[in-house]
Amino acid sequence: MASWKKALGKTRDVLVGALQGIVADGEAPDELTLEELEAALLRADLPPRLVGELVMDLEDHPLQPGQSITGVLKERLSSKIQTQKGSAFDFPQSPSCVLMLGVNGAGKTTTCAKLAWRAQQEGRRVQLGAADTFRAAGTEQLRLWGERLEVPVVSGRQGSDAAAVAYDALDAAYARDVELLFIDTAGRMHTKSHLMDELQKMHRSLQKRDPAAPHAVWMVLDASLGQNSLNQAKVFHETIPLTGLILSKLDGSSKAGFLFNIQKELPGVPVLFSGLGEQKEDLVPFDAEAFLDALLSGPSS
Ligand SMILES: Nc1nc2c(ncn2[C@@H]2O[C@H](COP(=O)(O)OP(=O)(O)OP(=O)(O)O)[C@@H](O)[C@H]2O)c(=O)[nH]1
Ligand SMILES: [Mg+2]
Repeated sequence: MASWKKALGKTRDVLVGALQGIVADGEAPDELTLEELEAALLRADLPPRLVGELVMDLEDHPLQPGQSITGVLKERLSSKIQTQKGSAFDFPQSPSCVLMLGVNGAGKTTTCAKLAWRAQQEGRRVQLGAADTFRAAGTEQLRLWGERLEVPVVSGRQGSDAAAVAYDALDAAYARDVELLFIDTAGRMHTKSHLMDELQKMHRSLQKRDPAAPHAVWMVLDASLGQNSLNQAKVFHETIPLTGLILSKLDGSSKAGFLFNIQKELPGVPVLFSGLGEQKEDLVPFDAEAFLDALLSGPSS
């Protein structure tokens, strides 16, 4: 199984060299060192305002013997990330359906499969809905995952109405006494308003089967896009309120620092899971402490 430390190697490599110049000698770090640190933090896509604060703080309060730069950064950064307590799969009603959204190629289909596997491991009855009717390959990809995981998949024909497939999937979940339904949707750019309207249509269609549905709306963000993925999420959130975020491809990202901006940009929307690789077991509940440790510890092991 993928580890946080290995997955965050790229972002850590950006940071670690710059941190080494800052030592605990009670002297203020020189300007050049601070400039290097600032550049590294920005390259790792930490929010510029936060970087400014961190650098100014180090200038004013040099490290004291016994203090380490990584320790100080961990302390400052830990309050910037919100984590959810308990299982993200604990919904009050059954079946509960989770609508999965994201831009093209973000990792939605793979994440649906990984979530189904994880929920199954927790002993829950799961089902998948293939509401990406845009491409035949999209449905086929989820169907194959379903076979591999032995999870039923409800799908429609290519070009059919995604909202109708979503409805059928929820209806089948009732009939099969399923506890959790993950509905995969087609990738869409946040700038295409007719595609964003389709999301609202899907939402209304699910509500016809159950007024409380969808019980969760999770957006998959490609972590390798850094802050850009957050800008996309804000537009999705305006169209259909998000209840959780999943960061995919954290293992390929050198810009994981954008995470420290999530709480500010999308207040109240927690990061639930992270994708640390391509296999079914490579999706883990988001763990802020493990994230910070991996980001600011020694080189990759
Ligand atoms: N390294 C890595 N690769 C991932 C992760 N999640 C998804 N991928 C890969 O990203 C690629 C795209 O994943 P999909 O699940 O097809 O993405 P999608 O959002 O469904 O794509 P569309 O339906 O075309 O919009 C695939 O090659 C996945 O294996 C991850 O956490 N880490
Ligand atoms: Mg897909």
